[in-house]
Amino acid sequence: MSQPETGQIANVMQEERLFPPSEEFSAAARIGSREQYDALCERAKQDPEGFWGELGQQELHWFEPFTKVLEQQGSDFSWFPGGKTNVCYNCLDANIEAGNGDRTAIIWEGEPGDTRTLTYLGLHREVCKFANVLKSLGVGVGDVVSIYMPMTPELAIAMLACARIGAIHSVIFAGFSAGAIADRNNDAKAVVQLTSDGLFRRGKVLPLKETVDEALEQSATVGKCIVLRRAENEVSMTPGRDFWWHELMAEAAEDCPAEPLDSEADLFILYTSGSTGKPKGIRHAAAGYNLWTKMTFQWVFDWRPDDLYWCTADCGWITGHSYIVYGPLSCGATVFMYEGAPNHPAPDRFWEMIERHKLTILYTAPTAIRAFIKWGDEHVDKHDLSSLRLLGTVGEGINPEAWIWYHEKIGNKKCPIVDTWWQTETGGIMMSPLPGVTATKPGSCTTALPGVVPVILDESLMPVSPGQGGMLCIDKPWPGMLRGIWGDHDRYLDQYWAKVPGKYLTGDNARIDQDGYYWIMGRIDDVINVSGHRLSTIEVESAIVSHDSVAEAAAVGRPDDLKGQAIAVFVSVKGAEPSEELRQELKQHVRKEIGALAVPDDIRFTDALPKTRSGKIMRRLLRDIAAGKETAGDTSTLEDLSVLAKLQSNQE
Ligand code: 7RM
Repeated sequence: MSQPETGQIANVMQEERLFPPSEEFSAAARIGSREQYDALCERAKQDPEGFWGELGQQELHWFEPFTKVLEQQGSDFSWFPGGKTNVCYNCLDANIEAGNGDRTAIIWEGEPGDTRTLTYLGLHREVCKFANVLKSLGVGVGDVVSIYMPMTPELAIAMLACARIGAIHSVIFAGFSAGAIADRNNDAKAVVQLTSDGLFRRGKVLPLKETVDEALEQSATVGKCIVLRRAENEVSMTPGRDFWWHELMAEAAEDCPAEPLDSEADLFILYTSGSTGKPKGIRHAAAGYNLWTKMTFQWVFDWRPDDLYWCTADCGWITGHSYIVYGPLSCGATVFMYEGAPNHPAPDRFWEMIERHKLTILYTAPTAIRAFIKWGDEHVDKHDLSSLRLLGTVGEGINPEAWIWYHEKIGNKKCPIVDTWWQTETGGIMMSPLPGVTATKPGSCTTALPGVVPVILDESLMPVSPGQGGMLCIDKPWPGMLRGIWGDHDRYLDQYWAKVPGKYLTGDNARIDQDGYYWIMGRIDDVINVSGHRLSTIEVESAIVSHDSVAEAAAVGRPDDLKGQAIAVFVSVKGAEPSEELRQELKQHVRKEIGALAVPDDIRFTDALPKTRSGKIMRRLLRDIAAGKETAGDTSTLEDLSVLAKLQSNQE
């Protein structure tokens, strides 16, 4: 193990395996050679404004051309100022004009098994009609529309309709509580609420409208509510406030020209929890975000017109915004969209759908992959997954163990895996392998995309040496970057630009290895400091997860008189029973994998780990539990409160 320098983070993970793309994959790829990739990166580095200006010109439709590529004032950035464009136009009209109106835009499958298919022309028609519906309720440029809907085509239609008329959408994941909706509505000053009667989840109906009714009692700015009929459950409709989607649509005209909007017009707000304190509404601007998601979708997924692409995220998260709706549709891609749970009616639902629809690209989260491993290989083995050609991950670091399973079981050892690192704030993917070029290493997001300039700094803001961990920052602006926090610009400046002047602070730690590959080491706040050695959560966790009996693990620091912090690990097991023997075995395992320094003082067995609704482990809560404290701070993003209650009552 290398000795950490001051304020840096020790690297204790050894992962030497290397997986180059097959010659066949590279030969057919959009970017298939190192030279091609290097040339792009070099151009972006030498002349960023020329590079982005050219792409902006080529890839987006302009009602009025931009007069400049980038304008910067302090930590405020404008991309393509002076120009007028429309993101919905770029996603729909532009593809239709290019002769692809009859291409399928969305193949949708509901949890009960019902399906629908929309061509680009069909989607355009629905979007125009719904845009007219919004207009008829008085929604105009700059108004905020709050969306709390199931994963149905109408969710995408609603987002695109907002974009078409210059309204700003705020999508709230349809699992949040009434209080969480109201908080977000009030912060955003939303004027209209979109929802549905209910949605299907594991065979049951979740009554969304009921939750919205409660939320609207505390959402003073919301005057109107449109309700999609989906689950046919009984709902109460408030006259004058509530309208049925299908009734308004029946009367809506089909003609709705896209509004020419400033490049910098807000496209959407998306609330993200932040580790403490109140949720922040991340602002994204039309043109830059559009270009970023379009380019990164092509580069990272090597997208081709005959691909059937599936991103399993919900549109309530940035991944759904960028890689279900805006990125793929602006390319003219065919997107598969699924409403429900991965284990309904059985744990093979994903594989069954991939086989039946012959999907070619799968983009999912490590948390889902770990669940599939726990559920057992028999559910995968039943299905022919040979249509797949590319796999992706997002949301957390992937433990090498899970990576190898994904590679072997799902990819049949032939599909490249793109481990994509990015954030709500970055708008789209920042670091990822290019599948036709990069030899991948399990657990590494490899290298930066063209125009992305990462730097890793220690506490004194000096670049760290290779192998050492430090704060990951981005040195140069990129078109997809956030433009602010809704209603709180000081918080934006403070959080992202104050600590490291002139660079965007990601809040993650990372290290770079001898080959120039990046390894994300987790959130800065999650670092464990044992006797002055700073350890990354993912490295300790990956060592534990590499034991056969472990399904999932979360490592946190807890106060220790002697060492400053001691390591506590929460472990859920697979194919084994929790026991004192297993506990000792796991400690031995870590000693062997990493060394004595990283051996956990506490190992606590648990059925489940507390996660956000998008599947990230909430280590902040585990830290409190490990320290024997009351858990404090916002728990509105927690997926299952009972997991927390159980952990608390299991205190040893
Ligand atoms: C897209 C998304 C962002 C945070 C980010 C990281 C973590 C995301 C990876 C990852 C390691 C990855 N947006 N993260 N992707 N860590 N490897 N490939 O997840 O705003 O919800 O979260 O997620 O900590 O800062 S997000």
